[in-house]
Amino acid sequence: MIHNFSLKGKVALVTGASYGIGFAIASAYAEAGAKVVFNDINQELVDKGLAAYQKTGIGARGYVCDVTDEGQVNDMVARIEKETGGIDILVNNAGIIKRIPMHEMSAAEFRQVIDIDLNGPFIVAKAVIPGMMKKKAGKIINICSMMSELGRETVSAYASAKGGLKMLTRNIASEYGQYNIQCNGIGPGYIATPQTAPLREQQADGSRHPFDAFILAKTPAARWGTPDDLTGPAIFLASKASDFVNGHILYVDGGILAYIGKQP
Ligand code: NAP
Ligand code: GCO
Repeated sequence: MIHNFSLKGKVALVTGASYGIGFAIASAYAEAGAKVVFNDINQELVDKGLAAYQKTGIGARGYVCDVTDEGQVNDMVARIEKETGGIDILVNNAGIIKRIPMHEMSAAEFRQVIDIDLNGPFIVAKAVIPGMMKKKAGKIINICSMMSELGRETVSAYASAKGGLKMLTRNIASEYGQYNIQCNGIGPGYIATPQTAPLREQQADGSRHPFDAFILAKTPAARWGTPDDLTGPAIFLASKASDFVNGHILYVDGGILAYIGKQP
């Protein structure tokens, strides 16, 4: 049974994986036997990522590619298929967040978040699916969020994008399951990465950020998650072990979605 979790010989593309959650997932995929390729938004980040993978003994390939640019994405996928082989596993990880009260957010700022966090996964999945259809096999994993289910102040664009990404995940599962392509989501809870650093900054008086204390009260595990907490679920959803799991959003949140929150 355990060999069903192996990714030996598979080609895995993880977007935005120079650091953070993408880097952790790609590193775990390499440990599980996959050939890892990744992209990021500029050469500096790709080089930073390559050095970090190298440091852990992982021979990843990196590409400069903006996931919102269809031409760049199609070129990247063609290069990967030529240089490494057909893509067996896609993780749509690249994403941004803008924390702005909705009534103060410009339409351009809203559009930018939707473009990267929702249009990007569509563009990359669309480029990869034909190769998976030919192989009659593929795994697509979209990195969703607590905000695929819940709202909060200042994240209207991000929640809209991640809610849409949940339904894009279900639709890809519905449309391509017949080709033995499984599309699922991972919904991380609050994870300690650069993206959430502003929510954890120590205050001038040395106290914890109020949001930090809030998340600890909302999480039964009473801690922030780490990118490593996501790697086991990511391997499961990329492996043979999940061949009959399709259209599922796997929340890896320490129990946030199950919990009303600790009484103050
Ligand atoms: P992160 O630290 O901000 O890393 C995101 C990566 O995506 C960065 O390398 C970023 O490059 C890259 N990226 C941004 N726009 C891109 C574009 N247009 N094309 C290609 N790459 C692009 O974020 P993270 O915390 O690791 O989160 C990764 C994913 O998990 C995101 O989708 C996020 O929404 C999701 N998520 C995070 C949490 C959390 O608590 N951290 C929880 C739930 C879901 P730059 O450095 O240039 O921005
Ligand atoms: C925020 C956080 C969250 C996390 C994550 C939770 O401002 O609320 O950034 O959105 O990034 O998406 O699952």
